[in-house]
Amino acid sequence: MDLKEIGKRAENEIRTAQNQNDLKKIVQKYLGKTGEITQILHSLKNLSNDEKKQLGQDVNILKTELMNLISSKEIILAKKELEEIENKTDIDLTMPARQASVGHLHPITQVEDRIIEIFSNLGFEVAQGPEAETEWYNFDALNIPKDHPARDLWDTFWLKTEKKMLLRTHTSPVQVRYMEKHVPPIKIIAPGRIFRYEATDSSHEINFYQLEGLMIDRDITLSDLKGIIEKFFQAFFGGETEIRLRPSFFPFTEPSVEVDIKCLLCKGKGCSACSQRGWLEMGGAGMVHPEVLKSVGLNPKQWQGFAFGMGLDRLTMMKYKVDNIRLFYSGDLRFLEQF
Ligand code: FA5
Repeated sequence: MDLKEIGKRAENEIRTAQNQNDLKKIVQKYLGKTGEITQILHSLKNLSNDEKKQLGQDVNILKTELMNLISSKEIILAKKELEEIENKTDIDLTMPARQASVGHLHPITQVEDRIIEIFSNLGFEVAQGPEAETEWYNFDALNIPKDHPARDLWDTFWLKTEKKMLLRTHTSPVQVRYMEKHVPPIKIIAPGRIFRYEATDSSHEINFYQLEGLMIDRDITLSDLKGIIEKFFQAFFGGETEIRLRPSFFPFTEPSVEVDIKCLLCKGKGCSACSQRGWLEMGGAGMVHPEVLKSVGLNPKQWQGFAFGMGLDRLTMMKYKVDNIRLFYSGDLRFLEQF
């Protein structure tokens, strides 16, 4: 079969094609599965090596030429079709299209990403745990037995499952899950969504985000906790940010503290954002309780560490001076588009 003759014929047909359908048929006829050119390629196997090489090259050159011709013809035909439609209707096809609206990351996600970046620079890895959690990980393994009053503080939504399960009330279960599977030294943060059964107001939601931190090694003390937290807040809010630790109670840390930052709005003088206190509570923290270490098989005489849990929503509120947590979940674009 004469390749040149096929080429000429195909070229001619492409040039005289009247519409896209004609073009499709030409592609099928020459380049489709059983097309003339494809068949030539199949027949190469019966030729000598030299013939195969030469003919193979010629076929490929012809294929490329035809494909280029087809593309140019497609553009010419499309223009022609548009002109025809334009002549037939009174729609202005040159009018610019309506702008597609492009979304962006939610402010809490933006803050989460920034926090991960800061802690990564301090050598922390990111760990995750499930939002639907077992009673064991959310409470018992964290030294909160069944009748402990602390369970009331963390009331939640129970799931109708065979094994007693709930929507986790904090990110602290990730501490236990991680320590079960990894040997110290451990340095992790665990950001995530959590749930609580409680009344909402401008700083409380039933669904919000926390950031857990955990560091376990042989000689960790409360001053390591203070140093890391201070470094974090200064990177997040700016170099001047002051923090303070206040004594507190959590069943899974001993001693326990609340972490406050000096109010960024009034610089400690007292204003409505900090309820005139000059300081704002950002999260809980402390040295991991020996019972928690024991529950994951670690010897508290050999290993110590600190843990902290901060509210991501509250951090975002402070960063962007938002005075109502519920705005984050309202889906109101007038609010979200400001970030
Ligand atoms: C806890 O959840 C502990 N798991 C924190 C912790 C971790 C202590 C590790 C010690 C060691 P708490 O319930 O106080 O603690 O919540 C921690 C932070 O979450 C609060 O300081 C606050 O910033 C945020 N938070 C608590 N409740 C809400 C709520 N309803 N809405 C928004 N943020 C909340």
